Parts: sequence; structure tokens; C-alpha cells
Amino acid sequence: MEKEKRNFYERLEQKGVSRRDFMKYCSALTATMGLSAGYVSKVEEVFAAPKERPPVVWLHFGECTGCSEALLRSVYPYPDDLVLEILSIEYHETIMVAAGEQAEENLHAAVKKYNGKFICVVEGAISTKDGGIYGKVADRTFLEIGKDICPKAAAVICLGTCSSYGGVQAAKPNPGGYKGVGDALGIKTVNVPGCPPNPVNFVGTVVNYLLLGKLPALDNLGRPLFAYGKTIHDQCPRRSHFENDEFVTDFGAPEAALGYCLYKVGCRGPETYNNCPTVKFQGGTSWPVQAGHPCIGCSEPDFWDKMTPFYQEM
Ligand code: FSX
Ligand code: SF4
Ligand code: F3S
Repeated sequence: MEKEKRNFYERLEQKGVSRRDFMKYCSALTATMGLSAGYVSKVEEVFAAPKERPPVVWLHFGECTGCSEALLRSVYPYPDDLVLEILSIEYHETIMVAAGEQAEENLHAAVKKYNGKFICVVEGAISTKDGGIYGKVADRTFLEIGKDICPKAAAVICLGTCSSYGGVQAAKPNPGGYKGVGDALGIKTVNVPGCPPNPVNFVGTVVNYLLLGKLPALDNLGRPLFAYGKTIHDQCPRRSHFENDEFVTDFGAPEAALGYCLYKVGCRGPETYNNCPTVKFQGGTSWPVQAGHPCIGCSEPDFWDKMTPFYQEM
């Protein structure tokens, strides 16, 4: 175990990540997952000395691959150092070396070998109209692929709003009859929505599984409660109230200091469940409202139709 850990830290150092930085990341991840500080060393072990590396089959349907990009471009975790350290990715169209028939062979071999045991991560929505002919990979429709592979997985994690609820593909007039994976296949999925989703919420879901041997608690829309239990508005630093003839933020600062509330320019924070204000993006640098843009509700079901036209008060 100790040797394994040493090797892990050596590999991290070669990538320019100090042990201190990594422990900071583990603390932030533990807090995001809603676990007490006592779990930080256990979270460290999941990465540094993994007991198991669950096989993962990663499918892409109708989407822009922004979800994979968000994960691969995140400052922490460096995907090759951390995510790929704890998962055994058997198939992933964007990052795998194999192509064409060889890729197809890998997919089928992995599903056969790990039947009932692999985690299926899905990005993108599924076309359901006219037998699903409006979206295909390797001459099979997304619908056929989903029906074949998803039921054989131990768990299906939908990464992004498209696979969770349909996303942009399902926006009116939706000529391909696109739906989220759970809806299209009639199965239960764990949904990590957002367009793109925050990588930390995906990593937290996987680490929860490895650490506690089960998936995190979900809300009635299949979202992990640790990440989607509160609205954006509930956690927003721009939230303010009227006091002594002026607006002050709920945190006590004059509103002008933190930026004015963006409700009047269409902020959907009050009806959007996500943890952007606390977790932020790009290694905790910023998030839409902090950068001055109203939340557009990107992680909610029926994003786009329900949230447009943007920039208009709800
Ligand atoms: Fe959708 Fe993801 Fe938005 Fe894009 O895979 S959630 S369009 S960021 O890429 O599915
Ligand atoms: Fe709520 Fe949006 Fe205003 Fe923040 S900016 S307080 S999320 S309405
Ligand atoms: Fe999306 Fe709103 Fe967060 S637009 S990224 S849920 S602030």
C-alpha cells in the first residue's frame, strides 16, 4: 500500500502537482460530497491506493462532447492523473486509441467480459423518432446501442443535461424525437446534469461509489443530492435584501460590492438546482453569476425550452 502511494505521488509530482495541492483537492472534494473532514484521508486512498478500478464503458450519443471536454480540461483533477487513475476506461470514443472495427470490438469485448459489473457513463441524448434513425454510431442507432448496453451495466451515469434530460437536442421542434437516456430507454439513471456539468460532481459521484460501495443519495430527478440539493439562488453571493433604505447582500456587504442581483436580466438561479456558487469552475476560479452573466438554468430538465428566451425576467 505504502509503495503504491509513493508511486502515485511520484507520478503526480512529475506532472507538477504537489502532495499539498492534491490534499487540498481531496479536502474540497470531500466537502463537496457532503462528508466530514474525517473522510479526507479515505478519499486520498481512493486515488492513491485504489482497491479496485471499476471498468467503464463511456458512450457518446447526441451532444457536443463539452462534457468530456470539461472533464479533460479541468484544472483539478488532472484527468490522466486522477480520473483515469481510479477508473479503467474500456471504451471512450474521444480519448481511446482504437478506431473503426477495432473500437467496436473493444466495446463488445468489454461489455461481455464485465457484464453486470461495469459503469456505463453516457453523454448525449437519444433519438427516438422513426426507430431512432436520426443518430447512429457504427451503423447502429443510439437507441439500439443504448438498449443493448445500458441494461448490462451495474449503474448508468448520465453526464450532462443532454443524456440526463435531452438538452439542446430535445429543444423545440426536436425533429429527431430526442430524449434523455432514462426516458428513451425506460431505465433508472444517475444524472449529473449541467451544460457542461461540473467535473467535480461527476468525480464526487464516482468516488462516493468507490468509497462507500454505493451510489450517492438522489433526488426525484436522479441527481446526487450532495450537488443538486439546493438552488443556485439559495447559495448566491449576490442575493440581497432591503435594509435601512438600501439593498445589502445576505452576507452583509453592500450589494454594489459583490455585484447586483441579475434577476431582472433573466437569472434562472431561483429555479435551478446546482452547486456552481460554492464549487465554481476552472479549479474554483469563477462561475457564471460571479462573471456577471445570469444563470440560464443549464442543469434543469427542459433546458432550453423552459429557460428561453434568455435575458427576460422569469
Ligand atoms: Fe450536452 Fe455533453 Fe451540453 Fe455538450 O456530452 S450537456 S450539449 S456541454 O457535451 O451533452
Ligand atoms: Fe438569485 Fe440570480 Fe440574483 Fe443570484 S443573481 S441572487 S441566483 S436571481
Ligand atoms: Fe449552469 Fe446556472 Fe451553473 S447556467 S453552470 S447552472 S450558474
